[in-house]
Amino acid sequence: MNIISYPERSEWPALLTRPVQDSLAIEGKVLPILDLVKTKGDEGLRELAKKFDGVELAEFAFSQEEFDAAESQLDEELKAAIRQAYQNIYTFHKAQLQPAEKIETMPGVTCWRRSVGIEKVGIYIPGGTAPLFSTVLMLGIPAQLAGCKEVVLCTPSNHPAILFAAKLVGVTSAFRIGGAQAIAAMAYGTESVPKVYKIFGPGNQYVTTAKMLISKEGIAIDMPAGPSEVAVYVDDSAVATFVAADLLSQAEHGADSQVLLVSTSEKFLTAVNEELTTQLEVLPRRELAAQSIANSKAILVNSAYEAIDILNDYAAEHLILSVKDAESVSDKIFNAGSIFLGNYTPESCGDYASGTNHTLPTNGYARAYSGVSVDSFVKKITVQHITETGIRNIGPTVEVMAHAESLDAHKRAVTVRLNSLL
Ligand code: HSO
Ligand code: ZN
Repeated sequence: MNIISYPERSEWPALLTRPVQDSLAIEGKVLPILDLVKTKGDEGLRELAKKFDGVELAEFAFSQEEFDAAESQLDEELKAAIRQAYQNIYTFHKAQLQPAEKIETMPGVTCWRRSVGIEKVGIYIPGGTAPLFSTVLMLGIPAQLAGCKEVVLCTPSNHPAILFAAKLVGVTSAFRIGGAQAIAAMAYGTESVPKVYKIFGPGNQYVTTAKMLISKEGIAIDMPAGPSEVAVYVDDSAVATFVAADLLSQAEHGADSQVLLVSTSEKFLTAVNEELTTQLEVLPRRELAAQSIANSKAILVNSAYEAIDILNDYAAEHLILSVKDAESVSDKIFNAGSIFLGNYTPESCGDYASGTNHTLPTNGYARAYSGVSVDSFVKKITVQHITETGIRNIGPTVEVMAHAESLDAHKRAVTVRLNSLL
């Protein structure tokens, strides 16, 4: 890993920039796919399956038999682990449900906010080399808690754990469709695939571009996604073996994964570099991880203040604080997706099973976005009720304001009521 020693503040922006992706070229490829599915529905999906995957697909939906077979194919150890993760994620997310509180703003004027699950949501789980069944839990559990009536899943993967997790979270239908066409199918609806109102889930650049494009057509999406990333801040209380392992757990996601290591200790950065070399050798995905590590940076800073400033500027998706008093350091962080404190809190635990959500803002979006939670699956509908006493109390205020905005019909809606009470 490249160690950058004591960069000037003026050099930080360049150091912290994420690589830009050529989205226009990809848009050109994705638009015709969206169009084909929009205009031809299932037939369009069949044409695309033949063109891209060379398969003749008669049926897109996973059948009940396939769900049952998936369950019997998995070994008990993995099923027990998935159930444990389910419990923890469920428990943490359940606490996010807030009962509607009625607030009387003036005597007789009561307002409240109801949380209502988005009726129909879609979850996309990519195929590829890592079957992300953990993401089925991370998206399906909050959907379940929010009370979404229809939860549609699309995935090109045939890993049995995806169907097992889908059943646990109560997915209502699941389809063997991948790529941009899966996003199109859920956005527009086809003869087989129900149309949804919001689409969640990770994916490659085609999937991400498809999500961005359909979001312009009024379908909501979870958040703009970029390559996954971790920043790690260490002092001499950290353990180089642990830190290197954390960096590699991020790096193995893909060659474009982002890893940033920050410290005031040069000795420690060198120790981590040595550990990286040793640990890389034994990793099955070492080629991907090595590429990502080669593009990553270790930054040596002058002080803890500088470290915190740089971390806030970077706004990492995941931030590991392996430092003394990690919790008080974390209070100074205002830009991050999810924070991991101390030597025994690897990001992996949050990725799978501790309880927090792993769908988090990347690419600096943590400056303004939160990770997925139950809130991502609900809308808040405000309700108000004004009594006769209430309209007497609030009416004159509204009359004055409406008149001053030259909206006299607004004023009259109050006046006619006040007059009726004279
Ligand atoms: N670190 C990924 C999530 C994940 N890791 C799934 C393993 N499986 C993005 O937060
Ligand atoms: Zn991960």
